[in-house]
This record gives sequence, structure tokens and C-alpha cells, in this order.
Amino acid sequence: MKTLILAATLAALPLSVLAQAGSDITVTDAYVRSANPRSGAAFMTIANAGAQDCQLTAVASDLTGRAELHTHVEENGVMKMTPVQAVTIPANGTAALERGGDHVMLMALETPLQQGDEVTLTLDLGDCGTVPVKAAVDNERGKGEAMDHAGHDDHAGHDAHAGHGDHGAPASHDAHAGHGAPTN
Ligand SMILES: [Cu+2]
Repeated sequence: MKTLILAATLAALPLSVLAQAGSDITVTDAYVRSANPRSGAAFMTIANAGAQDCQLTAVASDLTGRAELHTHVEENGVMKMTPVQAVTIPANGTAALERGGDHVMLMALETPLQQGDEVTLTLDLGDCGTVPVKAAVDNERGKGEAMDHAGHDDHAGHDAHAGHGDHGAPASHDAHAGHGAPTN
């Protein structure tokens, strides 16, 4: 009986979260790409229908305790990924988390992301609320588009995230200086 009650409680939880998120924030077009067996990146479009700017300051994931906001910066002609404190979704505007730009990095994955897997993310937008997002792993997305080929090269940088664990990519670690010590 206890099990049943617990299951019912857990099942009701996402609904209540969704209800609270009846905010001005809408997320569309969310998907995840596997970068390597240990990391992936999530992309989406976040719309803010409110009159106040919203700040996306943190992301939680069911897959890892290490979901981080990243962006790409050009350094000496080389695109690198670096953590960012927040992504602003302007009032009555949108912010795109996209390849080659801002994204959610899923690091230290225990299980490699498989095509079609559904990933649950929780966006923390501070005063603008907490928004649950479901995103499917879609590694085929955008293949063959010129812009995405540039983005694809950037994903070489994602491999550097594996370096957090195995120290296999020291050159890319510079981008993550001050990012906190790897936990694994
Ligand atoms: Cu990244």
C-alpha cells in the first residue's frame, strides 16, 4: 500500500510543477545531442511572454548532477566552450540555445546518450520560475546544413569535457579554467 501511495505522489509531482510553470516562459524545439559517451549538449528556444527579462541561471537534469550553462567564445580564432552564469531571455522575446552558441552541457554522464532517449531538464529561471523540459536525443538533427557544419566542428570541443575525467585534452581545459575542479 505504501508503494502505491508513493507512486501516486511521484506521478502527481510533475503535474504540479507544470502547473506552477504556468509562467510566461515557453520552451520549444528542445533536443539533445550526444557529444561523446560522457557528455552531451541540449538546445532549445526559450520564449518569454512577460514584461520582465528572465535569467536562466541553472539547469538540473535527471541524468547528471553536472548540467551547466555554456557558451562558445572565440579565442585566438578558435571556438571554445566556456561556462556562463546566466542566459537572458528578454521581455517579450526569445533566447536560442543553439549549436555554436549558448547551450546546456550535460557532463559526467554515467550512461551514453542513445538516439531517441528522452532527457528531462529543469530550467531555473529565478523569479520567472522553474520550467520542466523534455528533450529527445537527436544526433541526426541539422545534418547537412552549412551552419551546422561549423557547429559540428565545435563539438570537437565537447570532447574536451571527457577530458575533465580522463585529462585527455589539456589544451581545451584552458576554456574551463576557474570552472571548478572536476569531480570525477
Ligand atoms: Cu558545452
